[in-house]
Amino acid sequence: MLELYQFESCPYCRRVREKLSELEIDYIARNVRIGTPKWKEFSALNPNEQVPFLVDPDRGVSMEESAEIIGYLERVYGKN
Ligand SMILES: N[C@@H](CCC(=O)N[C@@H](CS)C(=O)NCC(=O)O)C(=O)O
Repeated sequence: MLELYQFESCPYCRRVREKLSELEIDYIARNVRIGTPKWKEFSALNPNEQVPFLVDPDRGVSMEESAEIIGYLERVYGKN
């Protein structure tokens, strides 16, 4: 299942969440907040320390940048 590292008030994360909803994709929200121990764990996964960050374990893909993530979701999981 897709995993989205994010936090709720992040506007870029919101765009990705909305796309996931629009495409009816189930996903795991990995809620991380800047400056917390969990954020430090996250930075090991994404040294750029930026959310949203999408992990697609089935395809061995991980990426940041909301526009890229949205494009990926449309390409790979879009309905047409
Ligand atoms: N261009 C990026 C911007 C993402 C961004 O600025 N995310 C902020 C949260 S809203 C962030 O991760 N900040 C982490 C930091 O500054 O350490 C995108 O579109 O995804």
